[in-house]
Amino acid sequence: MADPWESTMDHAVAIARKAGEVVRDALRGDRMVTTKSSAVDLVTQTDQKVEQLIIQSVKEKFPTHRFIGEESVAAGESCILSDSPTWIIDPIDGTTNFVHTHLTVTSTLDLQVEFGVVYSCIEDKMFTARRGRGAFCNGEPLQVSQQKAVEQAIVATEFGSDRDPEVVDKIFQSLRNVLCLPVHGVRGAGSAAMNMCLVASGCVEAYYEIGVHVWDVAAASLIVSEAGGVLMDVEGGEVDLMSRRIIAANSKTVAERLVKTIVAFSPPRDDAA
Ligand code: LIP
Repeated sequence: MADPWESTMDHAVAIARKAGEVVRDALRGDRMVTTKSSAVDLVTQTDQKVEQLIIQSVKEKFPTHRFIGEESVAAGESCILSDSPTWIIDPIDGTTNFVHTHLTVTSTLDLQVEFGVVYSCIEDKMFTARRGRGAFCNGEPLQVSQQKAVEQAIVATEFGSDRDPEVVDKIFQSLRNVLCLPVHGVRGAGSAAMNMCLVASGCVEAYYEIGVHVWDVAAASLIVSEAGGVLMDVEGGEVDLMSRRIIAANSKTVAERLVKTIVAFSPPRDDAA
């Protein structure tokens, strides 16, 4: 049977590569930085330029498709999923890394539930997944780690950009609890999508964060589940991508241990009116 999404996904991979070129070029010059929700929630002209490049290119080919893009939402567009094919875009995931010329920066494109693309442009790693057809990095199949003992796991997480002391205290309580399980180590790539691709690649056993956005995790969620991993809310049960809370793990066993360990809280939802 003809595959209706194959050419769409090929297009997504091609634009992700183009986005990567723009990001790599920008790393050689000045990055004009401004802030969004807090003094440490950074955005650059490159984030905006790459998002426009992706949206224009998709619109030309698929005029009826809709978009949820990080920078368009920051500029006031809605963040609501409908029944129409919707692209969820993070032009630069790891903007703080980008501003500081740190190694990990990705562009993420997700056509809701059909495919996900995460391009780590500095390492030239193209992570892709199609629903029901597996996850890949540069064409090689991905498989999560088989280590189910959390005491022998590496767990990835991030501190996010909320500097409210009460929120920071909860993040540190969770971090303390995770370290004291104990785990072998805690890591953070500075990009939610890349942390999740590390889970999918079997390099770390789990990633959790409260405070992420749908565009940070949508594409990588499919990559994790197609690599055999599990997605869970930080209080257990199904993950809700608009809730800004996520555990991505190699197994239900590891995810459930994290549920018991993380101090849960609920930031305002992405789709809140
Ligand atoms: C960032 C994430 C990072 C997370 C931040 C933020 P951005 O995305 O990738 O891991 O801790 O809360 O969402 O702003 O670079 O696209």
